[in-house]
Amino acid sequence: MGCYDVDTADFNTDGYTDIAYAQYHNGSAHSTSSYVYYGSASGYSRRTERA
Ligand SMILES: [Ca+2]
Repeated sequence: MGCYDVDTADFNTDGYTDIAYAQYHNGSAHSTSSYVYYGSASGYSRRTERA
């Protein structure tokens, strides 16, 4: 348990790379909150995404 998955992509297509942390998933749905850091000219800001 406790898979820790990190993915990077420009999720919101604003031209800055974003980083997604998926704390755990069982192959079909996330069972805990994931975090997405949205990149910008001034750095990254964290948002919590609930599955
Ligand atoms: Ca982005």
